[in-house]
Amino acid sequence: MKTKNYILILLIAFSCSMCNSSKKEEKISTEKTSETKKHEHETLTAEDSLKLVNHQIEVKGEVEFPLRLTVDSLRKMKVVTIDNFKITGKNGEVKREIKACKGVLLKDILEKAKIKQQDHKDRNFYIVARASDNYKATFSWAELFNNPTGENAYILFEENGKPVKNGEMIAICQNDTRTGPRHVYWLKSIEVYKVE
Ligand SMILES: Nc1nc2c(c(=O)[nH]1)N[C@H]1C(S)=C(S)[C@@H](COP(=O)(O)O)O[C@H]1N2
Ligand SMILES: [Mo]
Repeated sequence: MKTKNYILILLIAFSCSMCNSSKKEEKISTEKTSETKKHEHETLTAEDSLKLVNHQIEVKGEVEFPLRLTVDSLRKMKVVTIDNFKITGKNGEVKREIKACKGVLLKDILEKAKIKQQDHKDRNFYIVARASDNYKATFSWAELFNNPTGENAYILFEENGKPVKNGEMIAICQNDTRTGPRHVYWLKSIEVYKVE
């Protein structure tokens, strides 16, 4: 009789644990679908999209000289023209191609703000380009200051002779395999953080 009870309890416990694991799987699969949904771009009204536009970007964090930059202040820096810039999505598809855009190297902006470095071994910083919808892209000190990416990461303000769309300034990284992810429109700030 005792062993029978024991087996019964074991069976109940087993079926309960099966229940739980299938629930867990269910949860993961719903999370996945909501993630895919979130990735799709909702269509914003003209009014809502205007709210996301910034007239200046803030350069802040671990810098000696925090800056507020406008398109005008970028124009006074060393302006570079980038031809045939392709924005590619997560599957490599070309979302948009810009014939000619104008911008400034992100590196030049950071050199102006001057990252607070103690000595030559103090190189563990990361730089976040953040938009007003809180979309963001991250760069590392090494890729900007000790790698060809430094000559390929820009803050754009003009495309085909006109102001850029979706905000006034856009961060891009021309040598990324897929350029979509680090193409940050509605740019709001460039933030420098130190790895502690
Ligand atoms: N501010 C902001 N920038 C963003 C995004 C975003 O949601 N917000 N989406 C990114 C993604 S996932 C891609 S592929 C490219 C191109 O997106 P688009 O199709 O919205 O032009 O922009 C990137 N920049
Ligand atoms: Mo994307």
